[in-house]
Amino acid sequence: MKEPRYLVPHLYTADPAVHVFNGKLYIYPSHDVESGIPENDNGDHFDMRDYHIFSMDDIEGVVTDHGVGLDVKDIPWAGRQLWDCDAAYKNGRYYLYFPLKDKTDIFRIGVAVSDKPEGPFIPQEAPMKGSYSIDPCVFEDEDGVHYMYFGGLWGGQLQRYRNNKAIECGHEPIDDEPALPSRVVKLNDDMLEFGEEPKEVIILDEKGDVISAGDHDRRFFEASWMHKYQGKYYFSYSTGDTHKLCYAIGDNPYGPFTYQGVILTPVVGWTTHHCVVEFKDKWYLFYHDCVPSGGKTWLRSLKVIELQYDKDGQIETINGMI
Ligand code: FUB
Repeated sequence: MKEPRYLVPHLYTADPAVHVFNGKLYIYPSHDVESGIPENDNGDHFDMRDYHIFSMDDIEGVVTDHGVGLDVKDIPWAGRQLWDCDAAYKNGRYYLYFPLKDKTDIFRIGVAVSDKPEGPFIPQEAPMKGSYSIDPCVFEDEDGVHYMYFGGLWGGQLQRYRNNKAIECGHEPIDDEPALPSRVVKLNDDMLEFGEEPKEVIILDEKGDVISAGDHDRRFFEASWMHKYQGKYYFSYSTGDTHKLCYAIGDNPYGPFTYQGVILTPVVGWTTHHCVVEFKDKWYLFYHDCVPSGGKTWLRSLKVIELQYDKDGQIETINGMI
């Protein structure tokens, strides 16, 4: 697969999380809608209300839309805005993790459960205790332990937290201070709550210094993803206002991770978001852009392209404009 493929022509979909369940690819994207809310830095125009779940037997094959797997009207604690979700499997049950503003307009992370990968998913009564911000990504390590990575700046509210507590004055650090990191937390055995206090995902530069808040080309903004390649842990993320997808490599799920480079150069649209998945012995980058909507940044479309590593495990940069 040399050229990218758009996956869902009949709906606007974004923020892909993709997993192989029962030998098929299952895609858990955001479902973008025309909300009529004016664009702002808080992301109010991303007013999504449900998740459709999709599957594919083959990367070039038919994409099946399984319909709505979770609807905001069925979530007891819901305020507004269902953003990027992810899914996981354990002991015969599937778990859908989703960020949503509660009734006080604070983002929390919720979980919903199903006995099928396509849902329908039944939400828990309350968000996960101690959860905050957006963009949950759940990674299962080879020993069966699940970790959640999460967090996002600006509209994602991460700048309002230090040491997992809300702070009074939620600003980003000044330029030469360490950047605000993504968070990682081991999940409980029941998959429904955090199993520990979330920890910071530290990204170091080539000299071993922590990436600074002013380094907008490399610092974490949102859209965490974790995958493992040849025994190494690859943490990838969006740089937000510089519109890149970058990655950093570590030796364990908690890091620290050392910055390596750019996976995807900017796409058409403000946001960029992805996942990296192995399927039938090839690696793929799922991502989104706004070409089909004529550049409307809140109406995005899912794409996939094959990802290549060099012999040293470095990811070859993909041009976001193709
Ligand atoms: O879809 C809403 C937000 O846009 C996501 O949570 C971010 O990662 C960005 O893609």
